[in-house]
Amino acid sequence: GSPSAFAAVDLGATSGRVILGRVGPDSLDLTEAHRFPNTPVVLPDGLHWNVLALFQGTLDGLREAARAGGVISVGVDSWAVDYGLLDADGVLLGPPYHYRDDRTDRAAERVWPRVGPEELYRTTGLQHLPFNTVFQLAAAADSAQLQAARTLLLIPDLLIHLLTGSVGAEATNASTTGLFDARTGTWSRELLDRLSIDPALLPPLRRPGDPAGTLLAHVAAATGLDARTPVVTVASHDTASAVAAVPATEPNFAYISCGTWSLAGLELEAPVLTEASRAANFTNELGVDGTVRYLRNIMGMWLLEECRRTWERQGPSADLPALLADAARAEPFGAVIDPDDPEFLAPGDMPERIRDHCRRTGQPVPDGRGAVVRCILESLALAHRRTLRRAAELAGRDITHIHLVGGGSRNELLCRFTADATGLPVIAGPTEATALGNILVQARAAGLVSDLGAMRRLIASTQQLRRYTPSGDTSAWDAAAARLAPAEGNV
Ligand code: LFR
Repeated sequence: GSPSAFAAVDLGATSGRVILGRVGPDSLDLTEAHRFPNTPVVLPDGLHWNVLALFQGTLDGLREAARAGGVISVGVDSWAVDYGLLDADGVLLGPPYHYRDDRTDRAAERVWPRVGPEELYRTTGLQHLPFNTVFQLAAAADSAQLQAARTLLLIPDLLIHLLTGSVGAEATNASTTGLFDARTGTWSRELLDRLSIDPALLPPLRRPGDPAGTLLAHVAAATGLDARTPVVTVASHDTASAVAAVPATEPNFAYISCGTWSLAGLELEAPVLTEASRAANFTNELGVDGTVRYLRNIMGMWLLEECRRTWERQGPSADLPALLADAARAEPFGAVIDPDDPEFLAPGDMPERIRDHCRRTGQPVPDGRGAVVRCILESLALAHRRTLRRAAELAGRDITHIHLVGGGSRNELLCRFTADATGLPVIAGPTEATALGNILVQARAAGLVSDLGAMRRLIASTQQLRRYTPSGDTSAWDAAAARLAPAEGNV
């Protein structure tokens, strides 16, 4: 018969999209049904996601998907850690906070006296990021909103709730909260008790492949989809979906899921919960089929995206291909930065923060946009290199090649720099890894694909990939790496 269609709702930090995937025995075609901006909003109490606009964009996208026809099911993924709260009537208590809001600046100090960072890591295996859900809840502990809340829904689970009325917590995303036990794969009752978080706030867990309800009548009417259309639980943390879609056909691969964030690491069978791993701030987040995503967050294309937003505010629009061409012509290794410096986390004037960082570290200040972009891309390549080398060490694994997936895989300069800096071949693509992971978990639930290996082989044989062979001489990169805090073992 004709290939079956699955609708992936994929919400990213800068845009949301609904992508239709048609899956056959040897075919896999994607079409973008709808793309809509995701524009955070500042309210008096801080920075928020406009979740109602995201829901509306989702409905618009599903309507386009319905028009194309043959939709078997729907899956939803998004970024991690953020949540919406429902009151006792099941009504949404205001717009979710954005993880880049500064309310969490000092929130860890409220958690650590009760559960110290070492113990937190031994249980959750989660990297320390100031915005992990556990710290957001600590920041909100005295708020009237949290006191009125009866149910916490992570963003994809919230969207599913608005589509179906069902309530659940998808496990790969739950693993990013800081309230989830990496060893047992369940909510940590002990942590909840010690942090005085009502366990009833957290819904029962769902795993990728589980059913998540059917469309509410008014959603069916608004989209033209059949009201019996199932919503299927996918790996709802976008990074988990992207890693599921890494087109690996050989062992010993590393991956970099490169979008607003660069998530660089390895796929493991078991978490690494050692003190050395905590000190290096590696995370053990859950992947599909009980795999562990052993990785680190690197600030990623956010640096470039935020520069472009600043430049757009300042004048004529900063077209990406032109910026990248300028960067390619710019002087190599003028200045290198640590992209993970917390000063880069918040929205705001990014070029100025980068110049400031260079001034403070006694380096030449990048002169012009091309130089700033070159500095960002070289610095990201160096961060990719030290992260993957450290991951291999800590997990006791060899890496023979790197799969770079996501929007960043279209950035030839970044792919080439990453290959040259690491001395490893980079296989770039697919760009829409997250949507592909979302779609293939649905296809598997429908019985069309057998397992993770088969999903990856199907992607490898159907999607456009590009191979970057390293130059073979890493000496310039070694020298640049040594300039970055050599004392911290940054090479
Ligand atoms: C990537 C991502 C990362 C997570 C960050 C914040 O989109 O999901 O994995 O650390 O966003 O939620």
